[in-house]
Amino acid sequence: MNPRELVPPGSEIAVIGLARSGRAVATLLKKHGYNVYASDLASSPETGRTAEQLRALGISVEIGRHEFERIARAGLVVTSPGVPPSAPPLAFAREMRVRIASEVEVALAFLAGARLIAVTGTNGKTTTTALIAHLLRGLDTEAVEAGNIGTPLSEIADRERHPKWISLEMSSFQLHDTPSLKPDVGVLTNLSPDHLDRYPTVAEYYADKARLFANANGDSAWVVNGDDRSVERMVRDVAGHKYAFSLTDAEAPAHFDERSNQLVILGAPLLDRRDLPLLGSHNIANALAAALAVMVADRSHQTPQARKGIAAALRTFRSLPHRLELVGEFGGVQWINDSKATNVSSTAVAIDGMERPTVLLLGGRHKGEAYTPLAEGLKRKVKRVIAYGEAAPIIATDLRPVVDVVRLGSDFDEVMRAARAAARPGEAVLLSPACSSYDMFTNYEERGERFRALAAREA
Ligand code: UMA
Repeated sequence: MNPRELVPPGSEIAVIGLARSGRAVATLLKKHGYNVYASDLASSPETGRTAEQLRALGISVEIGRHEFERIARAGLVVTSPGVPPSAPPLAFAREMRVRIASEVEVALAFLAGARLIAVTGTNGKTTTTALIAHLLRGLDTEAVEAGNIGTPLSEIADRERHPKWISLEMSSFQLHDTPSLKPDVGVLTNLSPDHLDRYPTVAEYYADKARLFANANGDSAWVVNGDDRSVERMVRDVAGHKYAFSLTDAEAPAHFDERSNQLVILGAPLLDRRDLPLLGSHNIANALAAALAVMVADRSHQTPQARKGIAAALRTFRSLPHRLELVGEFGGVQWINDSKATNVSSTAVAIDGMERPTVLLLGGRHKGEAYTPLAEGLKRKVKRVIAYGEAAPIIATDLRPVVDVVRLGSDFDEVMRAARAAARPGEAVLLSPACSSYDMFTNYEERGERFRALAAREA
């Protein structure tokens, strides 16, 4: 989409939602001379502050409601990822045949010159996105990470100078209304059920993920998980070059060779596993995907010199907050914050990576998935589950047959006290909740920060 073609001259753009994405895209559009009407249903102190900032730029802002008549007159509706397609303002816009675009779709129109590596998948996409940007910077190339990882793409588009490379994390929510996305390289980390509180079926969730490939042609490059059947099915008929990464298949362009303990990329060893400072085998997969994506993105990234730069950057990467983050060891007990694990498959990966007997904190807002797929891992690694929050009764029913489950309410201080009482020196406490945080916290970051603070305080 060319920025000049966003809307017919004189018509207004309606921005729905004023959290990070809405604020950034409204600002971007206004600076480029568009008439913007921005609204958010929530009238919180935060939206109030955003409203003030946007009004100061000359944007027409409304909080606490959306004016449907004005939305119907708009030339374009721009939505945020957290607004479901079924939300009344979007349903109304569709009914009135007003075009709907995501915040990312609009930002892309202003970023025509930048090179793009787009990452999606159920788990590992944030770490892979951060790794890709870190590796590109390790090659002395200007690169930023953006999208679902936290910085809206519109914020990057609004910068005076655009970076050469953008590593863009795309959630299924963002892919839904981003028809122009055509990355230089697209990465699909893995697929498993998630977000069943928003999608009626897993198939509909996967269909949004598949939008990564919407503009595939013979020249496209895709980096895909060779160990994941659902991924294989999704990409089978997609046009372009497909490069697989695998933890087991020595034929894959990027694979882990268990015998030599090496990460092998495009025919040659790149790095010893011990030099990758990340917990868990899923992080080997993330590192393989990231290194492969960077190498296939540009031939100049495949020279011996570039390979050295990529290996050196892998050695200096640090795990992201809230993702299997070792908060500390207090009284011989490791406290590990994996608050970002908001679905069952992500928690299964965390349990699998545990090397000590573990007390697992599981709970929050239930998202529709059964907890029974955790059973095997729990039997091997977990001595007690502390089930808390709205999901506690369902967790207890699902898991009591296989593991000791203590059921608590929604007081997180009490949850942490129970964890401390249960863990012995040489063991670990893992917060990997498999649920969203919204019943008790503003978001998963707040939940993880609370865990971090209480773990240190209770020491
Ligand atoms: N709203 C309305 N009307 C409605 C419904 C909602 O006005 O009918 C408003 C809400 O009050 C809210 C806004 O719309 O103010 C929606 O904001 P948002 O939830 O999209 O929040 P942002 O701060 O813009 O964050 C979004 C992503 N959030 C979600 O996908 C839920 C962030 O991903 C992302 O980092 C950010 O854009 C920048 O790109 C977070 C996330 O949880 C981390 N992602 C999910 C995940 O990783 O599982 C997909």
